[in-house]
Amino acid sequence: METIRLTAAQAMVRWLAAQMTEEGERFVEGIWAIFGHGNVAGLGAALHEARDTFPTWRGQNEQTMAHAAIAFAKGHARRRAMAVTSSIGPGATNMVTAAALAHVNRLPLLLIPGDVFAGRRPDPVLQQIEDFGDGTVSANDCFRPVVRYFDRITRPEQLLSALPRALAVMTDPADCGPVCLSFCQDVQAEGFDWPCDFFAPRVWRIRRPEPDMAELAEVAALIRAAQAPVIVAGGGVIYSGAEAALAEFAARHAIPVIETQAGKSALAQAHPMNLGAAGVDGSAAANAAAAAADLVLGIGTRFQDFTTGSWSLFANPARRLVSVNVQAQDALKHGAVPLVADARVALERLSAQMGGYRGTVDAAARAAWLAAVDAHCAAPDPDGPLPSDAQVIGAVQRATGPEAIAMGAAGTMPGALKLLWQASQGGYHMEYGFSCMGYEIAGAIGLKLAHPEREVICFTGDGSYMMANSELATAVMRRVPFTVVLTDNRGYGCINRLQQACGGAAFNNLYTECAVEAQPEIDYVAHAASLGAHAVRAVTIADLEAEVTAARGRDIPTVIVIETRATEGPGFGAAGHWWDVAVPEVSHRPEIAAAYDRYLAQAARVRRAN
Ligand SMILES: Cc1ncc(C[n+]2csc(CCOP(=O)(O)OP(=O)(O)O)c2C)c(N)n1
Ligand SMILES: [Mg+2]
Repeated sequence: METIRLTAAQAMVRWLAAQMTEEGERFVEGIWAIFGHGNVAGLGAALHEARDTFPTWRGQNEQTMAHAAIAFAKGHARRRAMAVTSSIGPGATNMVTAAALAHVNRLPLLLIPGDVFAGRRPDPVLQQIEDFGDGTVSANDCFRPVVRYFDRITRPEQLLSALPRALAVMTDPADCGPVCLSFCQDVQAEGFDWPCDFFAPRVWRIRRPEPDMAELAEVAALIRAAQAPVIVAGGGVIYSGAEAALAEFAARHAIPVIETQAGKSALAQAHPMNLGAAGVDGSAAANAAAAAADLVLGIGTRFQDFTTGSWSLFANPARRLVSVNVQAQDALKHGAVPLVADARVALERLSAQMGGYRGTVDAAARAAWLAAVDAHCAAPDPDGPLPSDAQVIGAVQRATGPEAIAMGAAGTMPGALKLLWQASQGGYHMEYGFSCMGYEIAGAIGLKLAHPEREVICFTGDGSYMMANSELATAVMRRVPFTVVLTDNRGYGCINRLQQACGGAAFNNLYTECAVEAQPEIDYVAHAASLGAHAVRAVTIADLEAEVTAARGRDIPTVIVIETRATEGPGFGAAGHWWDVAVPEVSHRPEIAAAYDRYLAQAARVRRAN
């Protein structure tokens, strides 16, 4: 057998560079890296040698580099991914949150933290945590619960099986998620005689599992028997590339579609079957259809509590639940009748068994809903109070076209955008599985790298901006342009409102209710400009529209700061849908006691699905 002598790190890089998509691109596009003693000498040297075939980029923080990598994978509908490497210790544990984010959202991510010496000679090496009860534990064991595959590379030849297993997980439609190859520092640098054919290029095809015939027949019969079915479209529709199949299925069979955060923009808002967002932050049209539905057909959805209104939605006593999902654990949740299959294949096979079946769509409710959105998001009187977040969304919508992608993760904006953003197909990217503050700006980089042809609009609150903004400097250096709309309401607006809705006192969310000696006067424009971004303040909604338009064509990010009202959420259309946020049973505050009574009454009305 022909062999080649390489270090384990060299072998890893060479192998990764040879793993291809069906379209002939590298599945792992490249690697984000911050070096330290745990990866600089071993993996760092290998990456330097391979810099022309497997690119390395430096970011500012391991967590946010991983956010960029995750957004790249989400932007590519899981058909491509990126890797991230860190040193040992704090660099590695900085990535744990990002691993959890990718895990919840079922997105591929390859994490390669350095690890302590397998040979243990220098123990305790700098940044080694030392477990007195277990010699096999290192800080990197933190990754175990938040990745789909964890491996510690303690001998070079382990890579012969660990690397293919890593790619198998990242390209598996059902088990897709983050992988951690914890790479012991000494092993990275160790030589081994590798079989040359290990490095032969390999194409990773993403499978489309066919449905079981019995499951298919059962589900088709349930739909044919339904009077008022509704489809809940989740992220799985997008990951399957089932957008056109869904549009065709919904139109042919007249079944309304309601959207989850991950599924929004699978169907353009303009599609006549699209009733908008479902659930806690859902549209009146979608929630009315959901409440009346006698059959709920989930497609590629986890039925997260925002989607189901913590099961206060879908209240028709005759309601049946069907779940089409490539992952059996998801398909079986909540007592659903499962159809385990790829979403696109399932829709095609189902349609073939449904003949001329047609459900019912309330076109008038849809039209009324869209008219209400336009009115709600219209430009306000410039001399009136500070704009609302809804008016900000309206301004961005008017200033952009179908090529724009609205993106974000946490705060007021995800709910507001889910409700109000009228997405083109593919025009929406929300990290709402983990809803991680600090995803936004780094995520915008990854999304723009995945879609250089589209305009990326990153919505962030002042709170999320403060949590993680430093990758703006990376975007400036790499000339990755996008537009950040920073809504400054002087604190954590959405949590402040939630706190009071639960009977709590306004406390520790807006700066005005925090224990501070002086109210902050944070100059976000100066801050973003100092990182190299083009930064401006918009005072009015008209200013905002003009600045969004002016940003187009710049080769660096633009940050537009606009002050908004903290007291107002998206504020309409949610039709009173509930969210189960546990309220204290014991309190001296009458407001909490009243909220607790409301909580019990609402909880008693919820019809659990299981
Ligand atoms: C990492 C992280 N920490 C805490 C939270 C809980 N949380 C959700 S939104 C939010 C406040 C967001 O404030 P901001 O970005 O200013 O948005 P606003 O609601 O004020 O518009 C907090 C603390 C979270 N989602 N993520
Ligand atoms: Mg805020």
